[in-house]
Amino acid sequence: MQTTAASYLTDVQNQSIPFVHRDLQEWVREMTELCTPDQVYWCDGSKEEYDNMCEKLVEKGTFIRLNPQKWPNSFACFSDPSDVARVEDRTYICSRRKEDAGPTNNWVDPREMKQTLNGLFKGCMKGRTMYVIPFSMGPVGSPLAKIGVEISDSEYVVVNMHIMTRVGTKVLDVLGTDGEFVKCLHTVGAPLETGQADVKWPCNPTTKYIVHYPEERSIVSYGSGYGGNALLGKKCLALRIASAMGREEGWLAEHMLIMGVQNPEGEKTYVAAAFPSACGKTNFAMLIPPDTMDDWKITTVGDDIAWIKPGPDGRIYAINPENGYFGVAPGTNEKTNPSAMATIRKNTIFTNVALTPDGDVWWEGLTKEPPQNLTDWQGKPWSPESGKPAAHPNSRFTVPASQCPSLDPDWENPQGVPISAFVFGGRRSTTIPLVYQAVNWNFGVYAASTMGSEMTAAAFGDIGKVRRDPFAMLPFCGYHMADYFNHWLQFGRNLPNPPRIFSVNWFRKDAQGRFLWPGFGDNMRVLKWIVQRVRGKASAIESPIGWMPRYDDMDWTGLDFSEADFERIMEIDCEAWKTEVLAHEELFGRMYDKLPREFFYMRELLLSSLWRSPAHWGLEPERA
Ligand code: TSX
Ligand code: MN
Repeated sequence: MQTTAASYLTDVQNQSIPFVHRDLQEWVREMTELCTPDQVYWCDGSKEEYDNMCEKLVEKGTFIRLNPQKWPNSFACFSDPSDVARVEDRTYICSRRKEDAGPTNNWVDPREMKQTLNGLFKGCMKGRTMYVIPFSMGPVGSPLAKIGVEISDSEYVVVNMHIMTRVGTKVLDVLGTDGEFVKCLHTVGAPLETGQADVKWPCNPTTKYIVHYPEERSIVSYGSGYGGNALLGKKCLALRIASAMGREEGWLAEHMLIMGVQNPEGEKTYVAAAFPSACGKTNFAMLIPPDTMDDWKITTVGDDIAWIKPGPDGRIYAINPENGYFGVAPGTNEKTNPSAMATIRKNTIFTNVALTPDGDVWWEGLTKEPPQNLTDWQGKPWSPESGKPAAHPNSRFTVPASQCPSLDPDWENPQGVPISAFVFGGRRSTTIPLVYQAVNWNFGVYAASTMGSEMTAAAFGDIGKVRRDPFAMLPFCGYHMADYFNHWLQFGRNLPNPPRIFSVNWFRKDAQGRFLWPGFGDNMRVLKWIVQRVRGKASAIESPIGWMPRYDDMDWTGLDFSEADFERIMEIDCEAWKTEVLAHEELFGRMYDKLPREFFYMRELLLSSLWRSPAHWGLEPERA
């Protein structure tokens, strides 16, 4: 391992650590003794460090340098076929009491889990280097940021953490001698015996554990080198651990994008939005308005996670704790997301995409026709006749957020940006209209708690069945989901003027199975109504489920979308809605004992109002 002037390579016997933080030093020493790596390396976060590590990954055969003319300073790599996604059935919330983890999380007694993991971690880094990666989630030194330190034996993790978080000496400076940090311990679980050659993607093909101790605020991950399993700042710290912190400390850690919506007068309204997977969240975060609405502008603060705290002025402020995008590649192209395509033009790591012989990348949906002579994500020659995708459906790009052309000027504001609206969406072919506004905070929390998506992949069970994913947080909440609903209700009670809450659905279909809504850039029309509602500049009609725009309340310039089309996409089918509301029982039944009492009343109220026909829906008093 090469030592540069700016790096702090030390050997296990003779650690020369560049600062004094007793807990951190002691923890690194203990982990060195437990994991027995050949070397310990403290990451400084420099560009040289990133470049050296990428070069090392090229030498090992893990990284393939892409054609520098087409993709400057970019790399591709293929993971082990057993290591391609988050492992939800191996993900644990090890709170002291089982009822604090709740029925939707896996739980094991922390004492038992520690014994198991201790056994697995003994000697787990033999033959490897242990990297100590100090990182900040959020702008370094921001009052909303949190510090983590990840110990990992994976160079892939080091370079991805460089992009996805703020890494290095500047973080240790903020940590000082007694600052708080989240311990994140990670190994690929593949020790090397003396003389044993390494593989391109080390991992443990049979044993994987992603473990969270919410009371201790620590994370342990074994056996996987991929994505959220291994880059512990993202889902593990910024959502599971942070959600538990937020509950204790009175803030929110959410699976939300943050965007700025700027009107022609130059006023900006910030919106945070949650969608389950496969709804095009990153596309929405980087939305480009249609040509006829080019006096409106969307800016991107974040595409995946929002940390939200009440400010001194009674408003709430959000930061994006991340520093990059770890986006799904398939489906990304110049039409669906031109900003993402511009973002990934350089300094990008591609994982599990397909390659061309001349060092280009490809994935399903990038172009209509695949190029000739592709190598698929398993490194094998590929042809369209194989019937298999060339890129893995969960293939990714890792890229610095700073390269995004729609980046908001305040994206690194340490105070955050003020949030005026929450948007919750799902993929629903029936029942849920294009957009509606909850009548108040509590009804918005109810709508978000009952949101769901129809399953599109057979791998996830019955196609077409609604899978409930409250707040898009089901896999990411570090405590009992019903306690989480209560936390949201309490958060609203404490705000003098809480943000407005909206529900959207871009995916409603007609009887022939065709999408009723063009989606993508035209979602700007929905956003315009939303931010004008927030500013008191748009009217609405009161339906049984909430406030809805009428045809003339939305901007249709440049789009051929008739009033009849609008009626179809906005229709409230009261029979379908009764079935929908009754189906909420299926979700609530699992967490009945801790469910907010308000939810039962709201459900009853919704049911009883579904007998009112559209002729009796009301206009707002001040506009009637
Ligand atoms: O990302 C999507 N968004 C949000 C964009 C800002 N997708 C892709 C989802 C898969 C990850 C969408 N797909 C959206 C959408 O708004 N809407 C749809 C459905 C749709 C798909 C194709 C068309 C229209 C709608 N094509 C034509 O009408 C030609
Ligand atoms: Mn996500």
